[in-house]
Amino acid sequence: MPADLRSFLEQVQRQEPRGFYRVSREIDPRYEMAAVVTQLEQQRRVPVLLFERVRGARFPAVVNCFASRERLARALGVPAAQLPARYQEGVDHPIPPKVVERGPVQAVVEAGDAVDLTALPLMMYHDTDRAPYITAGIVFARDPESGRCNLSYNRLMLRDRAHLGIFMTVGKHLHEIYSRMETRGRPLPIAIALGNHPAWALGALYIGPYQVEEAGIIGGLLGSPLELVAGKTQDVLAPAHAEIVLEAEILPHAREEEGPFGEFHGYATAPRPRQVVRVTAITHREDAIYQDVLGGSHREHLVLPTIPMEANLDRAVRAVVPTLRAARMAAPFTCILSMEKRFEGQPRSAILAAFAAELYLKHVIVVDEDVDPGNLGQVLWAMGTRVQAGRDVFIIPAVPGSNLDPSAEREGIVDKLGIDATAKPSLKEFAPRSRVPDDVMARIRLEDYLPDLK
Ligand SMILES: Cc1cc2nc3c(=O)[nH]c(=O)nc-3n(C[C@H](O)[C@H](O)[C@H](O)COP(=O)(O)O)c2cc1C
Ligand SMILES: [Mn+2]
Repeated sequence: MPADLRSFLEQVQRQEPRGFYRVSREIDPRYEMAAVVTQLEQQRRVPVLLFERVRGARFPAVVNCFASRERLARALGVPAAQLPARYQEGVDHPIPPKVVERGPVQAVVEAGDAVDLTALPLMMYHDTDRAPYITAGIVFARDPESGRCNLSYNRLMLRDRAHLGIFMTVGKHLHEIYSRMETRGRPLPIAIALGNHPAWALGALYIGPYQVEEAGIIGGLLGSPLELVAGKTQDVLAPAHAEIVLEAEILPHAREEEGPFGEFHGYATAPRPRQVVRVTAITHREDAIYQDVLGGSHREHLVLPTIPMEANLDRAVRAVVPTLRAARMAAPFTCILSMEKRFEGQPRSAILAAFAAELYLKHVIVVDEDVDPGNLGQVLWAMGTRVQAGRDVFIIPAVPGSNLDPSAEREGIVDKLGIDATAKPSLKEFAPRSRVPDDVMARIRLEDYLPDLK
């Protein structure tokens, strides 16, 4: 059996105690599912939740599939610590997809007037959202010149039974493909895959050159080719083993207001005139499961994309600084690099390489190898004790960045900040760190001195 959402859900149930729950009580997709997830997050829990009865919808809905690094790592067959290396291995050894004749995702085909997006359990998450959204769809689109297939996640706003609004970041690949078609006055055919295996999600989120096909990386992550079927109403390819596929086209020269929508950084983004998607068919399994990634700053939306981002940053920075230890996305638009500095100025090279590799990146902080980049207390300690602002902070003004950054004065144009929080001129020559002597730490046992300690 090929890896798909179902095989993954079975794996979670087998391998992760307290990692999977069915909700049999009926629930409203307007805010109620988001409230359940939020309350669990407040308890620092992110189990997979399968909502069996969603009010007004024909399908059950599953959320939180990709909400923890451990769960994603397990789906790729490795412990969490090896996830970045496993990801890079998949990127380095792609396996091209295989087109097959038929797949379970086309067991039912609803085309033309039968298309009804409102029958899907589309959720509303936040008080600021304009309409129900699809956030967990992988958009498959082919470049009209090369024929290469691009994959990306794009939020989709429900407009009516057959139309969606779409948000495509300028500078990302789907927007480029769309622009090439729009120049010819033609719609861009797309397939939107819903109900995806973690390897599909992580592969789709690969960040790299335009020419690299994400579907091949998915193959590399799975160790076998991703199986694709041809669309019934559009010249598109989509995963044969997805749960639901929306066949559609992004219309040329059409813009309608999309948003506001509460984004991953925790703010509602302003409404803007954006492209319109016309859905020409919904194909699905007999007993399809709808999958959702909660919009906004919920765990799943924060965890999932950082893994490919960190892999990309790791590769780009390591190319100039081979002694990089780790790259961590610590907050929206913010990255921390830890490295063994070999010579002065090297952190600045690392910062420039990181900015060149990741459009969204706005702030980069570099720390020495004795600081854990995953521990923000330690990072702030390094900034507090190793930085002189006049010497170690630099700003590159007015550079393209995320068009979701609410602090930007002009949309999509941001100032980029680098902070070299390494010890100068080197860690070895810096003020020594004070430590209780190692031999004494090893010798002293708390219970000998504090037998009553609870
Ligand atoms: C849940 C989720 C939702 C996303 N929504 C959008 C979106 O609405 N628009 C967008 O441009 N990128 C969105 N992204 C990010 C892109 O999918 C990501 O940058 C992708 O790598 C772009 O593909 P490309 O490199 O082929 O352009 C989202 C990512 C995730 C994980
Ligand atoms: Mn791409």
